[in-house]
Amino acid sequence: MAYQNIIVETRSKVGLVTLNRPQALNALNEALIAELNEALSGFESNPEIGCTVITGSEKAFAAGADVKEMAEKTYVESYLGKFLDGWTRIAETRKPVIAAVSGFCLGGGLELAMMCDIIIASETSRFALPEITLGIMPGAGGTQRLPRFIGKAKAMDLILTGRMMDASEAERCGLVARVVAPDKMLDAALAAAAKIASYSQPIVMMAKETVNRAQETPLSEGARFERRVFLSMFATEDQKEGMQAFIEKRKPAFRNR
Ligand code: DAK
Repeated sequence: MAYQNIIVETRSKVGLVTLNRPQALNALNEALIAELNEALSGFESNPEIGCTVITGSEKAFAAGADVKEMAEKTYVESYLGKFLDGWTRIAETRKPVIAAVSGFCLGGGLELAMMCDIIIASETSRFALPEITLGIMPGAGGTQRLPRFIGKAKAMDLILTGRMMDASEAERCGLVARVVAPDKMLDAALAAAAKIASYSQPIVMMAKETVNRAQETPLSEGARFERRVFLSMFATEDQKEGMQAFIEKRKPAFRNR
């Protein structure tokens, strides 16, 4: 596929997608989302790739869904036409995805980042769900994911006022995993992705699946799920290799088996 709205690269075992609609601060239109889904599916089915990084520009990760594309939609047209249908694909990826955020990360842009597994942010990043200012509310998981990330009080504050939060507030409240100097941000995200990709792929994927369970199940169910997945790891060659390498004081050579 020839991409018009994103740039797709690989860096060794890491897939890198750069959102690339600078004229619209990377506003997420249908074409961009379709291309992003295509790129993620490609990385997902490529056994060489262990982790993906999604980034934007210095000025904007993404300033939201494309308001100009949405403005004239009617309810029935939207409903019948599967309006904004492709948005959940990213949350379904099984390999880890890191959002490397600089500048504006707003509305659907923040919802996209929250569908990723780790958000690494530049000191310049600004986060908001400003949909309320447009006469709508978040519609790609924002009302559900934000309170789970940062608690109800702050999520209500952000969703009902539409205000922006800076990087240090976002780190304090647990929305982002790390805040990094602007010129180091992408390198930090790529280094984290390379580290993840150096481990056993099935084990990494099981760990991701298990952590995600914590968002959706009571503690007792989650712990039971964890126990089952943990025990299943002893059926992998990579568990044997990882532990044997530790005992022999050498680097493990994981074979994704
Ligand atoms: N959509 C379309 N164009 C956008 C845009 C957006 N979200 N954000 C910026 N742009 C365009 C601007 O219109 C402008 O284009 P021209 O006028 O030059 O043609 C260009 O990008 C540069 O923007 P500004 O001139 O405004 O730049 P400033 O630095 O002055 O301001 C800003 C930056 C980020 C503060 C401002 O652009 C802004 O407020 N942007 C809108 C932010 C926003 O409201 N975002 C939320 C959009 S609603 C769903 C999935 C997703 C969604 C809902 C449902 N389902 C799956 C059901 C998501 C909804 C949203 O995200």
